[in-house]
Amino acid sequence: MKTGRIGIKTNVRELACLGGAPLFPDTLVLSKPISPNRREFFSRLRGVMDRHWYSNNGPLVREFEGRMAGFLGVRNAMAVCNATIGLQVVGRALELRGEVIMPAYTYAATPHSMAWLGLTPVFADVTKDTYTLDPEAVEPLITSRTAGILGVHLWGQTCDVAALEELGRKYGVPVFFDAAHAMGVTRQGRKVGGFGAAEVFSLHATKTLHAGEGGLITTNDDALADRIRLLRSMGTASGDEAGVIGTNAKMSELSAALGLSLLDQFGRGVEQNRQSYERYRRELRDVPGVSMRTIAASDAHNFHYVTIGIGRNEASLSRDEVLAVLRAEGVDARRYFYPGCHRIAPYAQGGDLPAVIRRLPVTERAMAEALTLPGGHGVTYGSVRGICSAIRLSLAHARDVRESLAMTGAALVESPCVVRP
Ligand code: T4K
Repeated sequence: MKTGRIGIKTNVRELACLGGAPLFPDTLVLSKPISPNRREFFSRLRGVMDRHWYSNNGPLVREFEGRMAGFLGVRNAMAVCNATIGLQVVGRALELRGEVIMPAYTYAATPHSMAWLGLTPVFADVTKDTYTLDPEAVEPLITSRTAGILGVHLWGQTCDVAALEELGRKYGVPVFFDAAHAMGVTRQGRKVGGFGAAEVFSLHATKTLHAGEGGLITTNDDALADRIRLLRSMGTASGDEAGVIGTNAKMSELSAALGLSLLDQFGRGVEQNRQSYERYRRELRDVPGVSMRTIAASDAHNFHYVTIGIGRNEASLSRDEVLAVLRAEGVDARRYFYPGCHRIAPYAQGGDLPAVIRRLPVTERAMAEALTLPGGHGVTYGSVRGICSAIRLSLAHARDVRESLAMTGAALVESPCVVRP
């Protein structure tokens, strides 16, 4: 891990929200995209230009899919343009109609992808240990309208796959997974990619393995894989007339060049993530009211997202106040995925929101406490120490901090501090 020249704050007056100089005058982004080895990447790009073949199941996409299937230990890996569209393609391939049970503690892409298909998201609570779909909360929501169960391996923490698959078998509904955060993660020794009917990874620029924009659908079901390949490519098998209503979810050769180059260095990226994750854990271990999940040593993880909890009843400042402190320091921390999908307009309107809120106590608590900090290779040893010193100091001097945030706090929380290039 690189060492940075970021200061540590030791006196409350040094906090930027109290007039001190910010730790990151140029802003520390949440997930700085990892760049490929230029020689390898440019050589692949030259190949694309020499072949004059940029899309439509080109050789780099095929190579990427073959290598990903091997890496994940699955029979079929299908590259797509992003995970949101990937989830839609899977929903279509499974011929879902009706309701899909899923967590509300997830990125809007999860429910949006299903709602875009005319399906109705039904939100179930998550477990407090893992923040993933709680099978006991799912079962009472299963009715004759239920078309599928969509688990999310949130922050790379795997769902209780066996219990969800058992529910799927018991009620005859397909179970599939949003694995956007779970590249390279294992559950009890088995890699994510082969669980449920299908799994969908995101290869967005902010992920450790990325293709700029991209996604990957995996399944061990060959017949389902054939349908997915057909649907992602306009419903045409051979360039002739479209046999079914498909879409264009294809990955380009340029994205595959990036994906292949970054796959070569994935292990190194994960090691950098792990180092910053562990550094955060050590720095925040004894801070009252702050919690951070311990990742089971028995499983592989990508350590990509660093999400902490600022205890509603245990910490001297609220999560939003800590966020405002960090934003003033130039840290683009996020309250992912506030306020919860059940509370965003498309899903809050028209239903019985108070009843939904009552059945999601763990999700509601997470929405008040979760704070995602910058992680991954873009975060130096020094920046982790600087961020943690600001968190520690602000919680230790809550009264001064609260007073200073009275005028500016809300504005700091409402707007991310990244200036787009
Ligand atoms: N399911 C789940 C559970 C997901 O979390 C996601 C996506 C999906 C499904 C759908 O996957 P995709 O269809 O996207 O493949 C970002 C990502 O765009 C999104 O992929 C990701 N989850 C989500 C958690 O994060 P935003 O709107 O928060 O990104 P943005 O633009 O605010 O950037 C985040 C931080 O990264 C900022 O500090 C700026 C920095 N950044 C970003 C980009 C794109 C850079 O420094 N460079 C960059 O190129 O959604």
